[in-house]
Amino acid sequence: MERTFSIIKPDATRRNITGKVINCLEEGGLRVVAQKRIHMTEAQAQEFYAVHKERPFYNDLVSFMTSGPVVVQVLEGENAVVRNREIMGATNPSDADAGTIRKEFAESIEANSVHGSDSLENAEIEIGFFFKADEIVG
Ligand code: IDP
Ligand code: MG
Repeated sequence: MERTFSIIKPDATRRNITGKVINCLEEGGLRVVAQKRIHMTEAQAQEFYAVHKERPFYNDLVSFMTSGPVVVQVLEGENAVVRNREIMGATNPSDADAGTIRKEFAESIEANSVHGSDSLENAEIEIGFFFKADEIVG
């Protein structure tokens, strides 16, 4: 059993499709074990995406991620990190496989509906960024 960190991004909360996104994750074999709807501050978004701060899209990404509410969540399942990335699909929706969240729902390479940790190590860091241990209930 593994845990990973997931965000339903502002493009998805704006279109009221959080349930559809969560359904894809659950149907894909993952279980939501922690969840909250928050409006990220600019400082939180800057820190969360600090790894991308030299990239040309960093400032736009921070603006996008603070443009509306998001749903932060912890997902649990077998190979949860890799499984979540499979269910999400490629970063750019035009490269994403049919049936993936990003193919079905993403608006653009930036407004691509979901975030998912890219490694077990980052999953632990990202979970700790938003959740206390007693907020995670398996
Ligand atoms: P990932 O979300 O698939 O792991 P990353 O490369 O880690 O992709 O990028 C983080 C986020 O930054 C993406 O999900 C997307 O919202 C945004 N992003 C990535 N590449 C671009 C780009 O070329 N233009 C605009 N936004 C981008
Ligand atoms: Mg990433």
